[in-house]
Amino acid sequence: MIDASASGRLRLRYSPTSPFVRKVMVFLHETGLRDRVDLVPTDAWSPETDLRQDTPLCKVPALILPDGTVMPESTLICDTLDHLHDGPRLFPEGPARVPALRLLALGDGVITACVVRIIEGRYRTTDDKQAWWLGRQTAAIAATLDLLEAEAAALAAAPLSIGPLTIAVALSYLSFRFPGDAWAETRPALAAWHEDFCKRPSMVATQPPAA
Ligand SMILES: N[C@@H](CCC(=O)N[C@@H](CS)C(=O)NCC(=O)O)C(=O)O
Repeated sequence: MIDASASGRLRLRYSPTSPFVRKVMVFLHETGLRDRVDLVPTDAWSPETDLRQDTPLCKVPALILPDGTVMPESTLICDTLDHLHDGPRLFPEGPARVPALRLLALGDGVITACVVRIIEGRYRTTDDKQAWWLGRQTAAIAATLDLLEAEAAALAAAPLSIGPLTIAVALSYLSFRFPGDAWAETRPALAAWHEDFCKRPSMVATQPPAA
């Protein structure tokens, strides 16, 4: 039986530039759990990485529980962590749950589209199929940000949860990897919300190194 609440240190397979890792790191700071976790620097892409010994998916983040169980997937890691602190749940119950999970999915979608753009740009040769595929990622990002711009007042009023947290990490990652997109210029309300969110100590403490 897996008992994540058992006392003992947690270990996180970690990369300072991964947005999925940053989601977990912001979560750790916001829930006061940061001091319980040892970071294990990991380059998931290195041919020499030992990450696959911990997780067959060979992706960061992966959380290693005190009993040795390895939990992959940033959202499931955050959900596991949410049962290890005494503060307000960041995966809320009741009426706040669906809006929070919806924002989580939108934020994860933007992050995934950014990662696809990076990987495709890095490893594929230029051809029409790649342009079509990259265009879909850019369109998904743009449409999601337009939706969030229209909903910026609701976003600003939403309590802290996994939803806004993931949106903030996604927007920061977009700015970090694709500054040329200049997304904030055409979405002033969303940009103002993001700027404000980025002042939180959890966001300040988890900024990636310069690209
Ligand atoms: N859905 C996963 C995605 C994790 C992911 O794609 N991590 C990237 C780094 S940002 C990675 O390790 N990629 C290595 C690979 O895909 O082989 C999550 O939410 O944790």
